[in-house]
Amino acid sequence: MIKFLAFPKEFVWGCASSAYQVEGAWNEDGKGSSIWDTFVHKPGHVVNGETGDVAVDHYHRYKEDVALMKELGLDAYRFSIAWSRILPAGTGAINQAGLDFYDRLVDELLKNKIEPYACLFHYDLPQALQDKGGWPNRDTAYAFAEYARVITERLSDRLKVWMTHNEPWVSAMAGYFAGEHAPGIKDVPAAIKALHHLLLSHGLAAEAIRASARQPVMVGITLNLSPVYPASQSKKDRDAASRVDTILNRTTLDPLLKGTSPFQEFAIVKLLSRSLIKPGDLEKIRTLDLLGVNYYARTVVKHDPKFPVVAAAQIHPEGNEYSGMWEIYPEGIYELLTRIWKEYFFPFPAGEGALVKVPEIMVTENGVPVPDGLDFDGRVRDERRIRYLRNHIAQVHRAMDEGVPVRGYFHWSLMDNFEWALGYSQRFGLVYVDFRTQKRTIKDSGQWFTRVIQENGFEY
Ligand code: IFM
Repeated sequence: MIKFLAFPKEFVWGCASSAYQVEGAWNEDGKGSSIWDTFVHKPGHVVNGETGDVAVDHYHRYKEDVALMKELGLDAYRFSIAWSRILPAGTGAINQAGLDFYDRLVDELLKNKIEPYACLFHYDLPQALQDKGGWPNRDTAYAFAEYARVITERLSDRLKVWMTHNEPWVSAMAGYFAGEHAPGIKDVPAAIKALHHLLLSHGLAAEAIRASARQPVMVGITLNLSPVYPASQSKKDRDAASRVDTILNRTTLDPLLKGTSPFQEFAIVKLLSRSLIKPGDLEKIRTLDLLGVNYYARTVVKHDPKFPVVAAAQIHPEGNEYSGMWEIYPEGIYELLTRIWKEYFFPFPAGEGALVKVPEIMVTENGVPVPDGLDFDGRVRDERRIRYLRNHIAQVHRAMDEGVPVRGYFHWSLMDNFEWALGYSQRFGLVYVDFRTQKRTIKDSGQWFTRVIQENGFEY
């Protein structure tokens, strides 16, 4: 039976992006180098040797891009700030021209009645700080708080929503464990230290933002989360799924929402975490007004002793739909949101260990890469993305129907852009970008999203 899925009046519809993926202008107006600038300029790191040097030139075309957001009817735009534009050496001297850019962007958004959601860190650590050890070095967390203060002093008269980090787990694991992201390091203890310091830096920055903000603000964080399923109902597979869930989801959710660290559950990490997690760290980390959930796919695993610590391997179930990067599994977003609500939020308000304040929940990224192209008439008929969005947003609605108070949904991404180690091979945008000419074209999915925003829902 078809019915209209209506969303609450105040529901926020937006799109997200990140500095390195869209801005370009990698060495303009006093910007310092980031670890991504270094990484992409070394051969072998990115498909076809592509870089974000120019990306989609948003640094120069931000007005045109805000006009597109307006045409799409967005309520909000989540962007990230490049730390090395503001503090080229990571700490110390401030680059006014860098601050000016975000100042102009925020003004342009507000002029067009689009609420800016700023994220302070989306993978692009200043190279100068990596040279001093990067995220595995505890000092980086304090440097981050200083950067947060500088940017808050400049923008908080207009900017109300502040996300400290985008996907700290990915920053730590892809950057310091798998080495697939900058800085390209493969070192387990370094990755674990990096993750703890990223989380600590969230707490320190939250304190700095609240202390220097010129109006009441919301401070949040955005996490990459994925519900983990066992390949079979055997005890071994179920245990494997539980271990992977701990590593993938609980290493960020538990410290942020419960003030505990699941690191202790792994013998090998236990020792390290004792010296790593200093008294008071967990209390500092557990502070949140807004939890951003990024969902793309579920994770299915089976027991596999070949892999140390986790003793599990990912499998890709037959018979489901896949994109160029992941399995497509819409129910996963429902299961994730309801799980977070029941396990982390719901038991707390009354019980012991209650959160001081229950944070709000938003979907801060969801989307699918599609090999889109312009048709003969200049249109991009991306039905596959529309299907993906319909099915996923319907599952968000289902979670809300069951009581999970989701406040908004941000599509990843506004425009096609630089997909990290995959270069420009994966198109995630509602807006098609011709990477040669930089011409933008709203895709059919963008038109569909606009109708959803206008009607605040859709028939399903
Ligand atoms: O492009 C990325 C983004 O930078 C972080 N979240 C996942 C997206 C798609 O891979």
